[in-house]
Amino acid sequence: SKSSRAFDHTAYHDLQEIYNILDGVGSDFPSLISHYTAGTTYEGRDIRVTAVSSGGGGSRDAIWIDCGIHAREWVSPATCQWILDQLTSGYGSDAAITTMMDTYDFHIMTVTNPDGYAYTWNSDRLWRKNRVPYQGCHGTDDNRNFDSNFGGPGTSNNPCSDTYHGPSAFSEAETQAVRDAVLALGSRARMFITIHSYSQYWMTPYGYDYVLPANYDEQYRVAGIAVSALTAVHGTQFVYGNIADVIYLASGGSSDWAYDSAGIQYAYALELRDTGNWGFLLPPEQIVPTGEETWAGIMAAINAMQ
Ligand code: ING
Ligand code: ZN
Repeated sequence: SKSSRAFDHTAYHDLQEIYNILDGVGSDFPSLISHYTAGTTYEGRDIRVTAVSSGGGGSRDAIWIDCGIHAREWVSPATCQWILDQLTSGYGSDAAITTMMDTYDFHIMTVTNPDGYAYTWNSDRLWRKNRVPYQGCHGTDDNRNFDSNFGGPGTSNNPCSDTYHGPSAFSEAETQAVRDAVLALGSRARMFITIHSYSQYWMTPYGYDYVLPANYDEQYRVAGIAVSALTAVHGTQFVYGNIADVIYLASGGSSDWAYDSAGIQYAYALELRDTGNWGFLLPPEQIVPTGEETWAGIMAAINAMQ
């Protein structure tokens, strides 16, 4: 997998470097890439989306992928960069990627929580939430702030907690940005993927309850195909199933919202490498293998959709 000159997958990059990389791939591939700003954070940073389209004038079905909703999960934005590199360098040279890109547009939010991400570089490597101040503490957990059983099990009403749900559903710039960008895709949106680390899970709704979505069997079937393709690359084992059973009850999550409210029939939350040895501090040498296996899983999932 060759790289365009914009990318560097040997290291993690700070926010400005990532935004420079996004600008770079845009100028390297102007016919495939367009950028838009889906929102502005509390500290004034742009929340950027990269749209990748080989044509169709905005009529094609679309795949949504967001990374970095949690600040400390650095391999997540690195994987969105890997995906952008594969799409742009593979179009016209890799048959599977070319066919996929002539069928689907991709909308990729590489750093969903830029204020938090900047804070992990400048102040606290293990910061998770955004940076909005409430009652003497900082930060809402954006993945508890969606209108999916908001305030329910697996959330906290304490602004000092790492799972603080925020003052109201969609109170945060980041969750508004995801909501608005996804809803703008309308019925074109066929798959929603939100990428976290770590634990090696491929998860379907729901997180807010132990009940299963009406189409659980279909989402589970596609997840199984994805995980088989992922494991085939480097042998990395993933567990798949519904969020509540695989990891824990967690209300207000984005993928539950994507399924229930945006009506997206394939709504996945991924937890990338590893299982805890390095945890959030995954060495940069693992960016490439993580990208390779995750992208293989995502491609298999897209191709397995009905
Ligand atoms: N895990 C996710 C979290 O927000 C999750 C798990 C995914 C919960 C989707 C709800 C919905 O807690 C990490 N590591 O952040
Ligand atoms: Zn996370």
